[in-house]
Amino acid sequence: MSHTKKINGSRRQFLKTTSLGTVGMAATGGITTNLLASGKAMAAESSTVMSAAHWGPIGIVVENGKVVKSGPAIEPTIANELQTVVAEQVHSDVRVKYPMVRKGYLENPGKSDTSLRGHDEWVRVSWDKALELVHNGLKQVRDSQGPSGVFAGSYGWYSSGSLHASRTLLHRFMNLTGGFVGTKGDYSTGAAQVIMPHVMGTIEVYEQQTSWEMILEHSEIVVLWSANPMTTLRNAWTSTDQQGTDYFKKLKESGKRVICIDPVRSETCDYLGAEWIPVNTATDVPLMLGIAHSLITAGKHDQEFLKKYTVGYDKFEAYVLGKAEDGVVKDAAWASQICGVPAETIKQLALDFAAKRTMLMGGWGMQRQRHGEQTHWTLVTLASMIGQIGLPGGGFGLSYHYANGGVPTATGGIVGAISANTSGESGGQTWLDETSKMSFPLARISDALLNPGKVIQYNGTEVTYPDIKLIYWAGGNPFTHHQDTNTLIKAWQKPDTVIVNEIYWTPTARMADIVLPVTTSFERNDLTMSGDYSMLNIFPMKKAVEPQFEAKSDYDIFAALSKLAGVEDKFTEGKSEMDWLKGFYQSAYDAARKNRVVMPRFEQFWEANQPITFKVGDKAKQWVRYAEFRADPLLNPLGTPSGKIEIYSDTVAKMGYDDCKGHPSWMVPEEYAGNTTAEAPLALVTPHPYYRLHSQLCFSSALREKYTVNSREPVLIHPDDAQARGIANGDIVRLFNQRGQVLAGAVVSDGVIKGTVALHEGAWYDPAELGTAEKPLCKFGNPNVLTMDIGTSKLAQGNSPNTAILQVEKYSGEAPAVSVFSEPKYTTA
Ligand SMILES: Nc1nc2c(c(=O)[nH]1)N[C@H]1C(S)=C(S)[C@@H](COP(=O)(O)OP(=O)(O)OC[C@H]3O[C@@H](n4cnc5c(=O)[nH]c(N)nc54)[C@H](O)[C@@H]3O)O[C@H]1N2
Ligand SMILES: Nc1nc2c(c(=O)[nH]1)N[C@H]1C(S)=C(S)[C@@H](COP(=O)(O)OP(=O)(O)OC[C@H]3O[C@@H](n4cnc5c(=O)[nH]c(N)nc54)[C@H](O)[C@@H]3O)O[C@H]1N2
Ligand SMILES: [Mo]
Repeated sequence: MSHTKKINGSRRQFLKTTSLGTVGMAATGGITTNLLASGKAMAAESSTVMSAAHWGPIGIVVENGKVVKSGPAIEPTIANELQTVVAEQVHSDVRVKYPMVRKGYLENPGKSDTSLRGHDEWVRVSWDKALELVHNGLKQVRDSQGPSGVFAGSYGWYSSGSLHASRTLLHRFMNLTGGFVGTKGDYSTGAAQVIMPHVMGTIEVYEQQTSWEMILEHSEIVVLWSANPMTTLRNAWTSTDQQGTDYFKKLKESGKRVICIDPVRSETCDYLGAEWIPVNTATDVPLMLGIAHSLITAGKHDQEFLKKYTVGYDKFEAYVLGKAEDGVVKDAAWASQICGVPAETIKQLALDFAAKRTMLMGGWGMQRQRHGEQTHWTLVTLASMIGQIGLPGGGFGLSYHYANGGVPTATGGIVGAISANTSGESGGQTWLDETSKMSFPLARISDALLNPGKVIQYNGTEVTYPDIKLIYWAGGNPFTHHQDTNTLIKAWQKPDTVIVNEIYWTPTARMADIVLPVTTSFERNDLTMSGDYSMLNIFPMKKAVEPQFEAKSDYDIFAALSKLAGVEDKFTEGKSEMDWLKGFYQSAYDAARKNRVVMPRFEQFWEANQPITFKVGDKAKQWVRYAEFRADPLLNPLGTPSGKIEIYSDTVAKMGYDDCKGHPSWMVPEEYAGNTTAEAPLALVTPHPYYRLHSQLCFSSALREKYTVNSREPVLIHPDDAQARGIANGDIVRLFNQRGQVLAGAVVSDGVIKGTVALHEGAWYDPAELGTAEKPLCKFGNPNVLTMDIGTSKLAQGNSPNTAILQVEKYSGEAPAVSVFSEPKYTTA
């Protein structure tokens, strides 16, 4: 129940400890692969099957058609409890078991009272009926309005796998049947991925980083700036290769100086025994400006680097020194007042960074807020002033905390993946798939639903919102992930039809008209790479059990809908599940061959029930990001207009935005620790959770037992703030502001900066009295009931959840029971 999760040592590899026994590693050409294990039944009705999830490779023990146990299929250095709950994932009572339709919708399809969403009755229908309703709903909108009425952006995660990628399958179906409205950007790096191309010529956030081997050899100081890798590296977009946490363990063992700059003393900070510099949420820009000022006044900024590799530093320097329009000197004392870090510490950080080989590892929480574009832009500027970009172990890196950035890239092949377009297979990149020509910045969804036809600014262009009549979501959970839930509820009532494919009765499934039950990844065959940058393994994802109840895979659902639309052949290309997988595997096989790496044939791989692990060459281990640029900036220019690092961007300046100017700057956010009110005296920060992937696995009671307080999502509150409110550890508290209210369980801790509370994202929305209360109380603790639905700026229009203030009080009275983790009642048609 405590926020300080004990990060345990390793655990034994599950496949080895269960039925498969220890098997030898057979070397095959350039790879080592474990070919000897058969995966056949150990006893008559018991077998161990290999699969994988975002949280890594998993061995699953199946007895009599039921999952009884699961654990790591490859021994991780640090135990990952997310791997142990497959039985609950498959057999949970909160699964959507049958196709379900909201009563009012069934009575009046497409013309129902949409304000009943979320609190109407549910009616179980046949698959035929449900598919017919979906088909007709879509047809109606397309006939009357065309593709602009169909929103299938469907942002969000789903399960690992190259074939059963729900969102890509949805887009494939939509592309075949008349098009749809999609989305631009994502919630992860909404601001950074739009500003970075202007500054560095590339998005940075989803790119390989300087090799960890170089960090271990050359870095003297590692700064985790708004990064909590021991939590966030438990997951990856494909599947984690589990090497990132291993490297952080090596970093710990190296005894190097590690600094965590964060409002929260994170799991990583505790694990590494790092120096914690508590900072107010959303004040990193002043902190960085204070460091920049200290560098300049100490004469420690690398003028040669700035001259040779950057443009526009002079304008930034004038701004820092108070010689620009605002006339404010951004010295350490000024910065300290805002960010809460002592001026002496700020000055010392400047001296230390300049004197030692320093790697600034930037996480993303600090750009998920108003003016989030500025944080990484200022970070890059600071790294430029330090002058170590392109040197081994120095500079900055924006993906060490995510999907195992910095784990050197292996030599082998990459498996293919299903594509949103029927013209072919994609190169395994389901995340960045081009989806739709008609799209808007995704975090503006409520605004778009509420204001069709409205024109907004986006990265130097104008975007006109479509008139959305139908929403189809397959993968993703907007009623946990999107900001300002109460506004979303209103916006969500605008369309005539909402369809959701889901495994579980998530808050979003509950807000739909039609819910189609989906299999877990353990009820279908698939395969995946591991390590989004390392490409280290290929994991087989073998079906462990048959589909539960009436669940179908998204693939089968969209194939059936394609059939109703007369395009089934195009959707399936006449291939079976295994045909697709063979094809994806063959892509890797062919690519590996070009790399002189021999892989087993597909049948052999599949039968082996084991991962394939590629080898890593010395060149990859020694790779340094921007080394070539540093060696010769004329021969190897960046992709920016100047070919250099743009501390001042003419392109951005010419957009003329008041909230994102030509060089990085501090703009006071509407809500933060320095801007609190009597009604809302505390700031809120919403980090990612240790025991979940967002809202995924929130239903697992085995995991919830480890972190909930009084059955609620835990909220971290500083002892002084708790005491002032008569709040004790373990109390149920109410968090509230003008946007809404939630219950949570108090964890009184000095591991959060005074004046700020931390409530993790992904907690399921569990409203009491939805439909009657104006601002229903969330009984479990979803922070987005309290967050602000506002774009980062006109440039990126990203999400800003870490910009919020609120009040907390001890909850008096009987707290209503949490009810979102059980199946809703239904009748049968
Ligand atoms: N306050 C606050 N809010 C945030 C953030 C924050 O830091 N603070 N972070 C943001 C970020 S970075 C992100 S990425 C988002 C995450 O938001 P989401 O990506 O929406 O979160 P998930 O909980 O991963 O949702 C995935 C859903 O897909 C379902 N699913 C899994 N497998 C399948 C499948 O095979 N088929 C179908 N149809 N469904 C499947 C799961 O059951 C789950 O409900 O949240 C954002 N929201
Ligand atoms: N276990 C687990 N792993 C995950 C996820 C998950 O939900 N659970 N989600 C995955 C996804 S989709 C993503 S995008 C990444 C998210 O990766 P990040 O965006 O980096 O994760 P966050 O937890 O939002 O933020 C990292 C740290 O920044 C701190 N922080 C927040 N605001 C500020 C600020 O203003 N200043 C400073 N200095 N620090 C701040 C938070 O307290 C937290 O400790 O993680 C991925 N990995
Ligand atoms: Mo994310």
